[in-house]
Amino acid sequence: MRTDIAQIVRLEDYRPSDFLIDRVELDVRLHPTATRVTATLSLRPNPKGRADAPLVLDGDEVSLTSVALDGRPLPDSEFEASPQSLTITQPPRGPFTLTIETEIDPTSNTKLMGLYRSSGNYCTQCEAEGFRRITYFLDRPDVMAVYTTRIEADKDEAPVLLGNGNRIEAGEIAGTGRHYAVWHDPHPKPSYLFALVGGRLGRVGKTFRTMGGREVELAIYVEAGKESRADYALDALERSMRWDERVFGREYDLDVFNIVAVSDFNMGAMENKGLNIFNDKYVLASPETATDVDYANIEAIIAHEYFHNWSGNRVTCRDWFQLCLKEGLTVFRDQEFSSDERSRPVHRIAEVKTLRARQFLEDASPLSHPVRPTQYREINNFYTATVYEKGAEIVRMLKTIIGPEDFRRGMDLYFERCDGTAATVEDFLAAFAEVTGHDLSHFARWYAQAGTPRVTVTGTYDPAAKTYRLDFTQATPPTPGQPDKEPMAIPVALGLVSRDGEPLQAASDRVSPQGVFLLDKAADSLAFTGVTSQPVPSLFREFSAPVRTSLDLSNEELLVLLRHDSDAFNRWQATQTVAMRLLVAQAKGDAVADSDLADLASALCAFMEADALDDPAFAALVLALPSEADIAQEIGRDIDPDAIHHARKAMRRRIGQACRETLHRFRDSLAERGPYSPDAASAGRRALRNASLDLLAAADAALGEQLAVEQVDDAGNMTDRLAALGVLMTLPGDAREAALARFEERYRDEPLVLDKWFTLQAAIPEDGTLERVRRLMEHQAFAIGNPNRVRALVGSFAMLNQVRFNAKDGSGYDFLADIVLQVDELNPQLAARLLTSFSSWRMMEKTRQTHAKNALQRIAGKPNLSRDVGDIAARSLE
Ligand code: 0A1
Ligand code: ZN
Repeated sequence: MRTDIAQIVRLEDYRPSDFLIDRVELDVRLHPTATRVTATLSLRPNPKGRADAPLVLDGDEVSLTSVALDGRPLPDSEFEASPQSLTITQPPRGPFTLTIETEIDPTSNTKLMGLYRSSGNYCTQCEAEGFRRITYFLDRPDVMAVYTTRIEADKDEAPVLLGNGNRIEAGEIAGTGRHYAVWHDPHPKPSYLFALVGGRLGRVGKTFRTMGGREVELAIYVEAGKESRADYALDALERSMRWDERVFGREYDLDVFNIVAVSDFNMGAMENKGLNIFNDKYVLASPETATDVDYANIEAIIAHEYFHNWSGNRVTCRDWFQLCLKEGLTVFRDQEFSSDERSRPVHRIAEVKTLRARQFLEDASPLSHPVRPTQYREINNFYTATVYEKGAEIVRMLKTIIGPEDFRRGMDLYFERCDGTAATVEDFLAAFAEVTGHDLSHFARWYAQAGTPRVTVTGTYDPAAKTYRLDFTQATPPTPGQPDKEPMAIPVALGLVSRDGEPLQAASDRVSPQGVFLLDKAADSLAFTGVTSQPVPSLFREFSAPVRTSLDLSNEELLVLLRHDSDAFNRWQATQTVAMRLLVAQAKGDAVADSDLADLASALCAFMEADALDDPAFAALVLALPSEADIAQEIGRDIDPDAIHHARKAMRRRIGQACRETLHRFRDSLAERGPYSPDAASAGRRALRNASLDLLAAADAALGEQLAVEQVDDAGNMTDRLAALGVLMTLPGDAREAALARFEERYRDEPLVLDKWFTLQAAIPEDGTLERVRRLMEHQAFAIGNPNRVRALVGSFAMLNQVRFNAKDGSGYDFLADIVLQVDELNPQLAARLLTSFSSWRMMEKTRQTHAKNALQRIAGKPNLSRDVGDIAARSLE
């Protein structure tokens, strides 16, 4: 699949492997700097491959000790070895075994791919191409084998030894201080799902009885002493397993399910078969150290990795172009789980905020790509918001279009038919086409065409005829490699609302009983009859498609929706739209009528008086204005981040002043009573109370400072403490610095909490922040090799601090470029992710653009860049 010269892998070049591997026996002798791996592979030629082909195994920084074929040591003349590959020039034409001995050094593995060490423990990360850093292999997802793994280690160093599948044997090696365990996974799997762990770890566990009556031992392993902080994750795991049985009919399939939390991890977590490995940030939680958002993330990621057992492991991907097949589907499944466990509308709003902040941003940048890309230079750079989040939106649209019953039937057919195989997006769609009889070829364009469609809608009411017409057009902007776009199949969930807030019953034969109109042409019209008064249309309810919209509704009409729409998502959206219009106008220096600002503020106050306490979590979302990054994206060109910052600040002050009394009342009535509970309702009350503090502080700095300092010191949980500290970040002065120092002292031994402290400071929108960030990089808790630390400090500066990262003198860009180059020497994946914060540089005003371009060119021009960073730099400049 690899064209070596260009180093570009293309979907169209896919061909099956020339060899298959049925069984893998691994013997891994753990040692800090010289781990020895013996792999015995049962190979055979693939009937679908080329006859007479040599056997070419992938490697990456492995060193070969010996190789034997059917037990016979191979002489040098019969193979070629380099750190990147092992080639058997004339392999047998029938089944054979290959025994390969390699040596690797986990301690110097700073890339955190393959076998590495984290806080002295051994762990692995093999997705996407990390297994080849352990031994030579056909490291591609369509080569699926049954694995047996023997792990041996020093007993003191690694009393706990874990592998995939079930443990079948364990024992001591007399007189050596060493011991071993043998793990067997009966389910054939690709190498990227391989894992092992060895270390000193504490454990919490419980027994789970599956719907089929089998007993499964669930366990979570964490740093010793932190066991109680894994209780919430364990509970989330049990709830996820139950939910997947109830909602998708999916049962777990091994005797044990283990999760291990490690502190050095490139991503959130990994779904290795029967042995999930997690970034400890997404496992460990206590009221004193984790916020409500942390609890929600833990629940979602535990569920996500567990759900992969079916969507990803039992049915895996044929090749990495099909990544969305497992990721989009699994994100959809974890979103549905969280919606069922929490509040569906509140969760949907949170999902859409993330989608817009990350995926729409990516889609408008030089890094835009289809949900199923057709080429890549480095696959690690395609674990993107587009593949994950937009991938999930496609599954959701499919369900919206075909309805819940057919969706479930299609999922059942997909799992049944593709179980045990490495599948494609076509296999997925075929299951739904079959159960519904629909032709899904137009819908399939969502996988192939990049860019965010824009849908423009105008409404025309004829009072005499009592008809109402909606005229739709759609267009998708050009993206790299795709100058011309076709119309998409866009489900529009809609309803009509009368001006006095009643739902209007209006007839249209093109709207399904569930209220969905399918827009699949460049332009189309929808006519309603029997419309007794001028309606306000409520479009894209529940955000039924990942598109941008332009509606010809006045602010006044939108505010009718805030008060009266039956769809909670659109009540929130209407307010956001009004606020966004005003913020954009102000940031661009256009005239904004004071009455418009006053109307928005009074609509918000009225809403809060009347409705906020019915659903505080929802109300907190309504009160949160679009972020500076959202506003920048909406403006789209010639961006001046300082103007945006000031516009937003002024609007917050205005709302805080207008609603002062209500906000004060919320502070009192929502005050915490009783012990902390992470449930959604309690979290919602805290969210509204803290949003109130934020607006009060925006209106009155002195009062805000007093209230925030009190709350930082007296809070009974991290959510309230951190929210108050966050408010102080907007209020320069000694009180803030003193509060930061007390917080640091209190949590000096809690790296995950200090990450929050790093993040808050990195986001301070003031002149001195870059110096502060540089200083914090010298802090004893900071470590350039730890992805959580680097993201908390440097990543937050680049992603959250619009004003300072995009400083007009280019200092923010230069700083980030320096760090990217420094990190690239240790951990290319981490460096490449940091670099994506440059993605919207072309939207900036001219001076900033020039600085950003220089910084990017400096990176791109550096010799010996990793493929990860080289790829992002090159595409960002294209
Ligand atoms: N499959 C994981 C994501 C993941 C991808 C690559 C990794 O390597 C560093 C780690 C994790 C998921 O979707 O959760
Ligand atoms: Zn995933």
